[in-house]
Amino acid sequence: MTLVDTPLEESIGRQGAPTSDPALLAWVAEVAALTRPDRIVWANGSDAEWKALTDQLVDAGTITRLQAKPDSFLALSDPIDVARVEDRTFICSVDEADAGATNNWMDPALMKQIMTGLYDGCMRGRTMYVVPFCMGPFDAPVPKLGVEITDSEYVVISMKIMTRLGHKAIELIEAGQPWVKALHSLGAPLRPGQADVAWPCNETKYIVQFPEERAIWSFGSGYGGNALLGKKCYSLRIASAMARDEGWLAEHMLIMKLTSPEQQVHYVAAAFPSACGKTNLAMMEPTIPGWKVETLGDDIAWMTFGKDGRLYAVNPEYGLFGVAPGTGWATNPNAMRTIEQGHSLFTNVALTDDGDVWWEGMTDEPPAHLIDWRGRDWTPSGLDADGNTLASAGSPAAHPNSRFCTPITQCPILADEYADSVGVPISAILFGGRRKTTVPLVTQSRDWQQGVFMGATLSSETTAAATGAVGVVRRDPMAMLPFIGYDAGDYFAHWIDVGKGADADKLPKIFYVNWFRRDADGGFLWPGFGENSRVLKWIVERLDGSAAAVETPIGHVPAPGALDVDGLGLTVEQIEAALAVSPEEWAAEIPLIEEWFEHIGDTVPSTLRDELQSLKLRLGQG
Ligand code: SAT
Ligand code: MN
Repeated sequence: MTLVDTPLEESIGRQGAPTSDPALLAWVAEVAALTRPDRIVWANGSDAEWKALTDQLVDAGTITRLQAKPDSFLALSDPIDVARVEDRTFICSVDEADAGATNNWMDPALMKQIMTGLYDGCMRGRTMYVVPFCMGPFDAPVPKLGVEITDSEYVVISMKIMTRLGHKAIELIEAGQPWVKALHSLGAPLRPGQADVAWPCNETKYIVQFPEERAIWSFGSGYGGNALLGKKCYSLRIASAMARDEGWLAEHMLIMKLTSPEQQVHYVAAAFPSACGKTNLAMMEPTIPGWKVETLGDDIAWMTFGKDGRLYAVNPEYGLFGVAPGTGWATNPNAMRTIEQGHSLFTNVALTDDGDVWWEGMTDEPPAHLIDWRGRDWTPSGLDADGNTLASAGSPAAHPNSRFCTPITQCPILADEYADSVGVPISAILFGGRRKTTVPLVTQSRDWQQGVFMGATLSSETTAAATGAVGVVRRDPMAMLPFIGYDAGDYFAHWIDVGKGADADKLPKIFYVNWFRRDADGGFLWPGFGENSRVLKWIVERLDGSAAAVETPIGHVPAPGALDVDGLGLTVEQIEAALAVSPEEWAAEIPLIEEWFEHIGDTVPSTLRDELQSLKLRLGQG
């Protein structure tokens, strides 16, 4: 093969490209010619590669080896690179209308021109890694392959945890399977002799999807969904466009297996915005006797109709990229057990004096001294030993969007079906968000259509998972607002179509949940976490028709006494308040929903406008 110039050719000669696939080689050569790395390395996901890369990153100061956990590391990012950058994320469809009102858009040719300028020489002084991977099982009928080119070692080791990374992906590409080109650069070239920084990145950031080409271009960030391109960019933005074209669903959902005391098995998928407890729910320990939860996924579900007419879900990921703060032995012991086993990468959490990690919510009391996520001394009082105020005083020790990245196979309650390429048949879909008011603990939709309306109008208070203000209520349809790879109204229409083509009895039943409702004093009305098993029990009993419900204007909520609150210690009034459907609160919600549909525009399907109209009628608004 020929590559651009001598140093690169020498390096290729030494490394050797492990393929002769012309399209793959041509793309690698083209990117190398543009970005000018010092060398090219083909990643294979081996243990030896992991060891070499982690050693290299420790030497570079990007990660610290944890003394207290086997084969585990802590990375501290640049404070300008801590979360997904939604305002820098673009859907560059050929037609502007196809990106819709909820996405940033730029003409693909113009975007490529701008980014080609940014990519020009952007890998100088660095190594370019070619990372072949598969989202979901290799033995899927059509394996979802990708190749990420990146100049970040941190991205390579994270992709090893989060995806099925390895030569098998190249073999499938060579066999003619389609694959996604995912190009990533930190945008931090090094001049000869220039010392590197611990977390290279660029102030200018672009996270760009070209849906028609099924291609991803990312520049300037090394963090999470901005840089691990198999995750949100591929498995949601690009995959949602594939799913629309091919009649399936790519969703921001956990997948769990629920077994009742009678050994009835149900699989549930649930969509919540980032940092609203998907990982906690996926790994929950039920508080009610005899119920068992097993995990299949905590973030993304791909759902396709099976031969039997049911909707089957697969988790495309191979690891967990969970929000650290709030994860502890009390709230999510199974996540703690997963990371205890090591082989994990932590980012922007705090470091303890004995070489372990800590974050807010891991334990009740913080350790007496920590190094915070900015590398500074941190104490609970904010004072040092001499009583002087520390620079870190008053700030959390871990960044609110700090993460643990860990192999899902280490999860002690991973369901065996996880590896099944057919997936699991979904009985119920939950939509949920963080709302202090208005939205009851649980509501069942009358039918698929009303369920799609619930999803399409889902709202939540914003979290630290994206840059920007936290705690502001925004519509987050199906928890997919930052991830829908095309027009949101068309996406709703696709959901409606999926239901239309199916046998209604076989479709999952749809529920809307809100664990976060508050009382007048600001306290949570519902204890959440393992107690959410009580809501899951009601949902399962609704599926078999045994639980009672009352009809309200927004759907069916548990009838008095239908929710198992045995031993919970809540008063009847508290439970009523958690389940209440307040006509005043919903009257205030209607204009917000109207505004939302207005904002999306003409593509909102008439079915959903009809749903809104009937809701208004039921609320007594004509
Ligand atoms: O940073 S990620 O997009 O991968 C995680 C999330 O926000 O859900
Ligand atoms: Mn997510």
